[in-house]
Order: sequence, then structure tokens, then C-alpha cells
Amino acid sequence: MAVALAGLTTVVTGAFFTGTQSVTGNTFSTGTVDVGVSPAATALTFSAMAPGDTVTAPLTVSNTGTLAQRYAVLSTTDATDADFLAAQLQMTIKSGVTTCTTAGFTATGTVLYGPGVLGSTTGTKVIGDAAQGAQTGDRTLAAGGSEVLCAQVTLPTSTGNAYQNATTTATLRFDAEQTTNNP
Ligand SMILES: [Ca+2]
Repeated sequence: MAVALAGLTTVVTGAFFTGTQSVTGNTFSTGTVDVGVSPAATALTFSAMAPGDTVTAPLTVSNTGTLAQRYAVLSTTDATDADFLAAQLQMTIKSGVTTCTTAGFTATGTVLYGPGVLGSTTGTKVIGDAAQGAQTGDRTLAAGGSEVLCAQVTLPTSTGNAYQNATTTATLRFDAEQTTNNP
């Protein structure tokens, strides 16, 4: 009798109708934060400057990433100068200058920096702050967007003999960060 019941149980298992549907294509990808600056070197140079001399040149800053960004600029000068000439040279940076030349510099645009020191060995924040988040002066660029900065450096007419035959080299560093979820 026990053997017969066990046989019946195995016959009942399996064989219910079922259905399945997959939801495909749930893809995630991350964006990029990239900043490009043109020209990438020797944007501003002047040899054998005399007091009163000025050099003016444009810098194009481009958001080459896929995310909106804000950027900041730090100017660091070489240690051999020990800030001697770097602190004497006066730099001004503007946005929105129609004609970025020495003659056209004052006519249009908005001052973003200066007149102030060219830079320093410890790094001078000339535009915004590379620290995470929005700080005063940070510049924002939409993905694929760009803007032209116009930079001018002057050796003041008040520059004395102590500054003859001096040399300083500044590096402008552009730091970009995402603005999304980063107030
Ligand atoms: Ca910042």
C-alpha cells in the first residue's frame, strides 16, 4: 500500500504554464570633465621688457568634456625668481574683450583678475578656486562650450633699477570640476 502512494506523487509534479519578459538595455555610462586651453604654451611672453611695456594676448578655454564644468586658474612662478620680478609685473585678466590687443584691452570686457601680481612660487589664485565646489570667481562652461580670456601683463613705469636683467616664468594651471551634484 505504501509503495503505491509514492508512485502517484511523482506523476503530479511539473507542467504549469509560465511566462517571462526581460527588460533589456539598462545601460549606464559616466560623463567626462576635461578642460582645454589654447595656446597651451607661451601665451604671454616678452623679452627685454622696459618699464611701461605691456603684452596682451587671448587664451581660449574650452570644455572638452561631456559634463558642465566650472574652472579656476592658478598662477605659479619659478622658484629661481623668488617672486622678485613676478610680484612686480602686474597682470590683468578680462572676459568679453572684443579686441584682445594692448590697444583694445580697456575698451570692452569685464575684469576677472587684477591688476595683480603675475603669480607666486606658492601659487596665486587668479581666477576662482580649484577647491571642490563653487567659490567666488569660478567660471562655468557648458559641455562643449568655450570662452576667450584676455590677459595683459605690464611692467609698471615705477619699476626701479633693481629689476634690470631679471627673468620670471609663470605657469597658468586650469582646474576644472563637474558642476552637477557639486554645489
Ligand atoms: Ca571650485
